[in-house]
Amino acid sequence: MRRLSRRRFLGVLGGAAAAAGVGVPFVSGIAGSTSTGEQLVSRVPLPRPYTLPFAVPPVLAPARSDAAGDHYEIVQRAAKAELLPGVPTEIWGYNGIFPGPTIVSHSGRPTVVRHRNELPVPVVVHLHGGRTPSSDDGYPTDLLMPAGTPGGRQHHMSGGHEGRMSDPAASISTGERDYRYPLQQRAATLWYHDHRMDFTGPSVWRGLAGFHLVGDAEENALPLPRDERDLPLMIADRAFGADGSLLYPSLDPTLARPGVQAAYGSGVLGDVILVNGVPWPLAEVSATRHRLRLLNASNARRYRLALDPPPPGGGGLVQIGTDGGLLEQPVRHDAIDMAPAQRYDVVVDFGAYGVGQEVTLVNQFGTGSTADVMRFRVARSGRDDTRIPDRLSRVPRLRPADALATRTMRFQHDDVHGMTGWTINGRPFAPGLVHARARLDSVEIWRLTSDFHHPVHLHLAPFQVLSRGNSGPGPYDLGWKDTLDLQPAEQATIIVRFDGYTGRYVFHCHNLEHEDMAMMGNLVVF
Ligand SMILES: [Cu+2]
Repeated sequence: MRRLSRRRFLGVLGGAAAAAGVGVPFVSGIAGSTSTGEQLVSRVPLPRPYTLPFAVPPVLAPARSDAAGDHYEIVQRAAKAELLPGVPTEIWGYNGIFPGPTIVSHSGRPTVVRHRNELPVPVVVHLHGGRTPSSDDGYPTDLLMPAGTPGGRQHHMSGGHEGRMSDPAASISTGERDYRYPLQQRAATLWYHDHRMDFTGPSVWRGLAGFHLVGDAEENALPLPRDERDLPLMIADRAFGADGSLLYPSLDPTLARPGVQAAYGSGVLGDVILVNGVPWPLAEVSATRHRLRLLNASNARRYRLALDPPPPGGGGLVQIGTDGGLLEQPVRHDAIDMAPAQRYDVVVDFGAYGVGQEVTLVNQFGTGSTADVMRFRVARSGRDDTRIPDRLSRVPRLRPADALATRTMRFQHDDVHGMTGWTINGRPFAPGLVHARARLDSVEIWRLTSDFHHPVHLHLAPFQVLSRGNSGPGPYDLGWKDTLDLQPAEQATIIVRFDGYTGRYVFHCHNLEHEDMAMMGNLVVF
């Protein structure tokens, strides 16, 4: 385990700095204090913003449905995609597309997804926001080896990794495997993405991400916008090389060995904002209410999203939901801050604008090309029988008095054994190293502290935010969360009930470069 940590930390800082044990976190001057990371610069002519048509990822049809649930099949493979007009870009995609196909499930109806791996590297699939048994949660060493891998486990577990990944508890499959999701959970906007230990950043960057929407009877009974007026928006930054390839500063472009170039050890940012895989798209909408399911699928970038111009009276982003589904009541925002992996469901009433008017979704944390996100053109009038009820759902509060344990988790850049890297409580991730053991059904309070921006994500169990610093929850902390936007030098307190399943899970920073560089811990529910 020592060697594991050491090697990974070398990946954070690279060569001389690491050898000298000197580590300076890089916080981008370009992005100011709004994101922790360093921005890549594209080397290919980029399209003018708001010239390419908006698109929604296709909804995947089940291969079959029976009493046991709905069965889906996905092949993970490399493909050429036209992300930039006329320029092919090699991506890694679920069914060869980015974003991957959207899976639509109903609460409580089991969903089984058979993944086949035709990529040259092992993969792991995690359903982010899923209440999933440990065996199917996508533990970072539960690898699905490429189809046709000779010798399966031995080949890849030892090859090129010097035994660093050896995890006796890992469950290794070759070629294909089923992920079983009971989905005993309320309606919410989930997403699925790669989660391989050390390689989540480059794998997601190459395209391994898709939506998984869960609906339920409660939400269906509400008069909210639906169907073609319910739009998932996967927002992700990328950068492109001169040949149209996706730029990513891996130390080893074949992704056999982990790590990014030293300058990017604090996070990789791109200068192109993609929405559902399209750079700065233009959507034509009717002058009616639309539900926008906002997902920040970026590796490290934070956004402050706002409508320009705002509607008369302001408050144009009406938040109805978040990571873990509906809020109790709608909340009007002029802007919404989003850390990586977070979801915010909002309703925008384009009826507040005139036909012919254009409304731009801007990123107030961005500068230059990253200040633009997408544009809506109100193209026609429309009949609108939707509304936003004052009461959306019930969110029973977890009570601090019920907490069985209180833990502190420090997310920070750290020195360990003369090396520097990203750690939780000074300890880098290792499969056998347990940060927390929680009794099934118990309530716990976690105090989270940070040095830089760290979006903290817990698997299995959603949480509620009790406080930030000396104040109550922030304006974006309402409802059931699974990812907290922890700010530099901040302490936040969350409360969580570990129910559903026993087994080993992870919690981690969702800045994917921090995660890959060991800012992850084991959470064992027993
Ligand atoms: Cu982090």
